[in-house]
Amino acid sequence: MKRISDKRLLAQVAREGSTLSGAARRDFLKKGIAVAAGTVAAGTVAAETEEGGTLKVGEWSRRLGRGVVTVPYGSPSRFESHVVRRNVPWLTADAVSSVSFTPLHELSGIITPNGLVFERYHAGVPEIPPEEHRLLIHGMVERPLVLTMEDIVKLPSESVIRFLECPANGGMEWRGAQMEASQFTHGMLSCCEWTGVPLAVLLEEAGAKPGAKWLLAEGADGAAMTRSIPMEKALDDALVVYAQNGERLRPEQGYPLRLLNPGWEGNTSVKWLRRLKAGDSPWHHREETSKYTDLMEDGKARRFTWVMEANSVILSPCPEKPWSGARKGLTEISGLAWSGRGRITAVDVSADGGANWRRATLKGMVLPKCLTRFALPYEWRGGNLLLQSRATDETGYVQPTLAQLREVRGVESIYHKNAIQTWGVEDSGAVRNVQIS
Ligand SMILES: Nc1nc2c(c(=O)[nH]1)N[C@H]1C(S)=C(S)[C@@H](COP(=O)(O)O)O[C@H]1N2
Ligand SMILES: [Mo]
Repeated sequence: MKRISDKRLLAQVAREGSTLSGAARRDFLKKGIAVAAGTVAAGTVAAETEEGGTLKVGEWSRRLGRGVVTVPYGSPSRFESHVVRRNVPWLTADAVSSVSFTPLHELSGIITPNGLVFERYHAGVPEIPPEEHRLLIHGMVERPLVLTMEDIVKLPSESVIRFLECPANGGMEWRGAQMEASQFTHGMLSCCEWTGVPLAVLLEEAGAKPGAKWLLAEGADGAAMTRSIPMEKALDDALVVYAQNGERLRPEQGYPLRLLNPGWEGNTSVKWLRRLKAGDSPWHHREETSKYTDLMEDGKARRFTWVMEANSVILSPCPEKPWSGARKGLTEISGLAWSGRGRITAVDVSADGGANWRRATLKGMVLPKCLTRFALPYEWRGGNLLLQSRATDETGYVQPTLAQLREVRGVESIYHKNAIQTWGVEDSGAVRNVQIS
């Protein structure tokens, strides 16, 4: 194989982005292939390959495997049992009013598998027979409606891939780096393909009156969670959804019906949706005055801060996915970026705490209000790094540094911490959650 110099390779990578030539890809693999050819695990049979290498033939290749429908609804390989939602026990008093986190660092692409979508409940998961579920649309409407699931499913549907993020994501990090895991610093975040009916269609059926400026959305859980939604959002891109990544909603995500407000605070996407009431002003329910407001330094609070601003995080490497020594040489940095205002247009990566930046490649689909995968080939020579990613969205908004965010918002808030994350990569490849000013 023709060797090409690292300098040429990096230049080529910069030119071609993720579409590496065969020679460049082989350089990524050089070390791996050399090791694999020399190692054959005990108890396995070595088979000669045409190229003269050896291939491990396990005992699984010498008997029959299990047949169809042994598992009527499939689940991941048992070797992937570490890929699970996790919670932070000290964060909440009990499990029914709590949150679990998506293991973002274990995922590829942009879709969150249904079983790994983070959960946020105020009163646990209700078990609702779909045939008994009803959606009431009333208040300032010409024709109040009581809809069954059948009624809703027969309407023309739409499918969109959108992220959903709790505004408390990263909320433990305002005063200092605290959680040694990307799952806990960024995992109140998911991205699914959602299918349902535009709320605008339902409001047209009901005939919203001209003075109707707000909607009260209410869930059928024990908390009867309610949120006030402005009519502009309802008529813009809000959906009443019943399916998630191809199947009906998971109970955790609001089965059989939930509201989805793309790009907005997760709490506005009311699950187990049973009621929509049109009115001329927002409802002053308990949560709106005490929770989901951003406390500022001067004691005032921001409220109705609905949009989730541009954010990003590097997930390879991260504290749970350190780099091993074998990674030295050319490797790939990758992560996720998202913005509640629209498409991600650029992600820059720094290895020196923000002094120098290089533009990453956006991979696969780049959709509005959707997780976007970015990656950058990187020559890792060891030493200490301060790895950062910085997202820009189509409105021109650039993800702020922590110092910039603290300057405007102080440190009293729990919500909307979308500052640039810094991972300290040590010479050993270990990754620490660090904050730099
Ligand atoms: N009815 C109801 N809807 C709800 C909640 C709830 O407790 N009850 N939690 C909200 C919050 S705070 C968030 S962040 C999202 C989380 O959605 P998920 O559990 O599908 O990830 O649901 C929202 N919708
Ligand atoms: Mo939330």
